[in-house]
Amino acid sequence: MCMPNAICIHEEDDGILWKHWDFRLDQTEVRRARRLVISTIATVGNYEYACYWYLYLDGTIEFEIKATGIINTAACEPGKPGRYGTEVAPGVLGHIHQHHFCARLDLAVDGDRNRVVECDTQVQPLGPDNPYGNAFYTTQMILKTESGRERNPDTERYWKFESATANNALGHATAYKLHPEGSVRPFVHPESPSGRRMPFVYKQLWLTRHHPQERYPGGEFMNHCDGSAGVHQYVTQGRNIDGEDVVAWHVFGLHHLPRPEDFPVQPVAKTGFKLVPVGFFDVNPTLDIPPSGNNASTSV
Ligand SMILES: [Cu+2]
Repeated sequence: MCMPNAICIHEEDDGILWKHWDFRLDQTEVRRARRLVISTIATVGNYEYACYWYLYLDGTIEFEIKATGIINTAACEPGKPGRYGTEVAPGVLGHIHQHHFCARLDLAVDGDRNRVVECDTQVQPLGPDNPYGNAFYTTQMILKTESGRERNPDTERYWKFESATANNALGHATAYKLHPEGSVRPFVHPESPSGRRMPFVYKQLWLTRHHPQERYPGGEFMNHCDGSAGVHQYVTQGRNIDGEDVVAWHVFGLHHLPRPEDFPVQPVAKTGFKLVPVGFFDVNPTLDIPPSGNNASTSV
């Protein structure tokens, strides 16, 4: 049965939240994690996209997409799928492809006035300041105007979304960070018909100042567009985003090389991102979680 416009909300156990065994006292403290799950599933033709928001006790916010359903297939000569597909059953090939997603995040980190900082980890060269070769540090750059930014695995780049008005107990701006772990390199050529229609997929983070009519990364009518509208065009306005109502557009995806195990119905393939508090709280915010017992456990 298909239920239109349905949203599911439930809470579930998520394993260990934190734990420590003190070897001097031989005492253990452990707390279990729970998360609130808000989900909905969109069926798009042959495919399902199950969208999950997870709200964790430690303040982490996660978004996860589970791709499932029936993969796109074509007939082939048995044993000869060619280089652009995988034979998933005799005479049936699944096309090599990618899924690109963009989350429009209308940020409000401790208020509407936010600031975006790009953070890169740098290695200190071997020498007097790094005699053992194990010193590294992060550099921070405030992104003051609208732009598209790229991930950088070489520096473990992440982006910090700060409040422009609130500080934590250490005197630093309260913030959340995004590490683009679910991003993939797009392999569709930018000048191809598909590439021209989705220029936003070639950057992993777009930053704009909030405007209520700028809602879709590929423009209002993506399926019939010429590629001129969308977030890549919004940023050409060059608006200031330092201390403004910032919208972050995060692009992530799935690199899908079909397997025999994806046929005839595909187990979920997952991707997504996390927004993690970084100095948003003054201390671990889960210290007041009570311990829980398990009646089935024989350990006291
Ligand atoms: Cu796929």
